Amino acid sequence: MDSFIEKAGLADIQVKVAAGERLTLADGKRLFECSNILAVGYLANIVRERINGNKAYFIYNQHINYSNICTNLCKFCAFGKEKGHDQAYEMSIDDIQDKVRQRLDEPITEIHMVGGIHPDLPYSYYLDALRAIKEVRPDVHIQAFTCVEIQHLADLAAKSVGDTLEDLKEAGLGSIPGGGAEVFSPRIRELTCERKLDGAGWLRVTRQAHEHGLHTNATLLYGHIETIDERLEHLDALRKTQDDTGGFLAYIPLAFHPKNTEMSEHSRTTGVDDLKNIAVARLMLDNFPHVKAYWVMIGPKLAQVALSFGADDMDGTVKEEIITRMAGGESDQALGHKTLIRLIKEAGREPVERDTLYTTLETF
Ligand code: V47
Repeated sequence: MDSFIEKAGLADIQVKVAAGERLTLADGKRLFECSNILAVGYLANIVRERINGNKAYFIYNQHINYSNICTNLCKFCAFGKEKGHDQAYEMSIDDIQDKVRQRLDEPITEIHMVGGIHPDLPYSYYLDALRAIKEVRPDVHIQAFTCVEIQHLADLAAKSVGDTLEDLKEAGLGSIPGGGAEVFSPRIRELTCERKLDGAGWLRVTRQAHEHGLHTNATLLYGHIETIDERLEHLDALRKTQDDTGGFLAYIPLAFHPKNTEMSEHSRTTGVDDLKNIAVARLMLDNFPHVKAYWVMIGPKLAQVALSFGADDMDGTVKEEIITRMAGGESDQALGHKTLIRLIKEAGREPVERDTLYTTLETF
């Protein structure tokens, strides 16, 4: 037993972690409430190294946000705009193709594409967007449309979610990103995003995606009005789903950025809370292969430190991220390949360039 863990009051949790025993929600609460971030991180690092050794993953990816026009207008979001708003935009299929074409000289392996819940783009637009990307870049993996968008597409087409997923797969969809999960708690949804698909709906679409052979990610939007119990209930719902399906690849805690939102009275998250969200998730989500430190939201420097607090993935090169920037995010718009490798190496980890499904492409 490490004495500093004992002093932090986490000795019994260390015993469970060492034995690979599942932590309870009460354990999770004590971890969140523990003021010794090094102790929490140390325990998370045990799990991180057990699952991923010394590897730290990154991907060469491109983000495309096809439209910010949205009917949900969630209070925490600065990206979504009503149709007709002077900042509202919508890319044509040609615009999307141009975005892909502009970066054909870069070794991009993944395109991450999400947008708002648009009131009138037809179902065919979404299928055409996928086909158009594949036409320009046939080998790229498209990770697109949150579970919220997928449910919207199914409603639009008057098809089941399963049939919609099959259409999307046929058009080129490779996997589904983790957005739209926010906080599953009905209380939080009612107060922040009442029009959005509810938590049960998000989990239902996720299960269907897994049944249809699509891997997905999961997120939690933290650092606003959610309680620690609500964070833990969210993690528990993800853990239960993963027990049943095994379809999740990565969990990504998303730090709330308040600027330009209807919740702008909140302060930005602190570094300690950012690290705790990563560390506690790594400890609770014992069945998730990967935990991402998304540098766009917590900054590259803290994401680097997070590699010793439970995270094993720094996401990727990104470029042109809009959702965080609109809400006051100050991180660079892109991190070069070389910078990512340097950040990882200086953290004492082995940089691994991966594809979306975590196949190793190159180590450095
Ligand atoms: O769904 C919206 C969140 C998400 C704000 O799957 C905000 O690998 C912070 O899900 N402050 C989109 N967050 C981003 C996302 C994501 C990003 C990177 C990788 C992956 C992945 C997924 O951003 C939205 C919403 O939950 N969001 N507004 C805000 N003001």
